[in-house]
Amino acid sequence: MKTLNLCWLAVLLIPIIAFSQIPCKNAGIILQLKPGEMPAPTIRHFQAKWPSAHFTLKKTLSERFHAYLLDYDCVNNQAFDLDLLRNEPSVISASWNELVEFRRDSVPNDTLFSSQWNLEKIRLPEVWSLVQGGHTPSGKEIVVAVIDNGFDLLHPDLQANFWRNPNEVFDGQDNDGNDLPDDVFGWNFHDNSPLFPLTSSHGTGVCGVIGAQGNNVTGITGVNWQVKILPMHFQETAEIIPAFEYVLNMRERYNVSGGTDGAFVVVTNGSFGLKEPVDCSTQPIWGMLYDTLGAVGVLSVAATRNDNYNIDETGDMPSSCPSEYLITVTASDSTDQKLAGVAFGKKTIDLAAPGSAIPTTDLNGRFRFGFEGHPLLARMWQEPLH
Ligand SMILES: [Ca+2]
Ligand SMILES: [Ca+2]
Ligand SMILES: [Ca+2]
Repeated sequence: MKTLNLCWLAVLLIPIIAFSQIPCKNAGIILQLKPGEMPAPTIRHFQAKWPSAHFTLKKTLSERFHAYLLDYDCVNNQAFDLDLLRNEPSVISASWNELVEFRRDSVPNDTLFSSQWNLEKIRLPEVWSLVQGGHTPSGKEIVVAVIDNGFDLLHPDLQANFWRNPNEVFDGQDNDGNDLPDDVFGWNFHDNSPLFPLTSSHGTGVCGVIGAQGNNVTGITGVNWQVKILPMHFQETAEIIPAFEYVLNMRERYNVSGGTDGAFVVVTNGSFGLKEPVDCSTQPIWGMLYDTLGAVGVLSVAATRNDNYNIDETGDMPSSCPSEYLITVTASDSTDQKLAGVAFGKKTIDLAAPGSAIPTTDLNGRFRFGFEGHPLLARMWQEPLH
């Protein structure tokens, strides 16, 4: 378990999992080059060395981290060995870019607070008697970055709690100079767009647990009655890199501007993982980013897998990652027992949180009763985490 001194911190724990392994691996290859190495000559070198693979640069994921997404002819190169790229002197790491699959169990249902057993279970009413979220004692607006898929920005019980970029407006221009025009609410990293498609209800459900507006005579309440949620829409592992860099940049801007720019992001929530039980080293940039974020003051919370595995032995991405800034979560029921179908691990898993029949928000302004099988918890800590 990690020991971190963090006050007035909204921490969200919303595991889930499920990435799809792509037999063709046709979502490309995530490549991290050594500083000073340029992608164009490197790829030309690859093209000359492995002409049948037809390597091309699909997009730059992060110049800061020298991370690039490569396309290639996967149909005719199903057995391409990534170690060939890893052994190149210009390369730090190479990993597959995999499509993400979010688990969901959507049963639309109007709910009342009395149905939110999970919040009573973690004794949130006692916390709310002291604080309901929103701001730190010194007045900083707390922001939670949610990397997920399918955000209903107009949901009546969420709308007031979505973050707004203080220096960006919808005018087609990049007003705040971060190379992303109109990132007013956050960013859609899958389509490289400021618009958020409702391709899933998953992100909307996650946001409801974290921060559905409380005490507004509507629907449910989140763990935080008030909080600012920064949505980041994604689908593939490669998109995690620019998404986390976005959080990093926003927090750095906040830190250096004294709060007039960027966002006071204190935590990221990631309710996803890889389908296969693999070690953190298989996605090295993703794994490294937890420490990078932690260094500027951002914790991350991640779900462990929905299988009754001992992660200490099997591994899991990302819940086996060793970062001190990553809190890993499994799921418990209303009697505080671990759910049968979720993972555990004395070394790797930090805690369990309610993860069965969780009421939350749904698409089109609705509510549902039934996020199943994954820990769902958002909690405010006012004392050191142990
Ligand atoms: Ca911008
Ligand atoms: Ca703009
Ligand atoms: Ca509400």
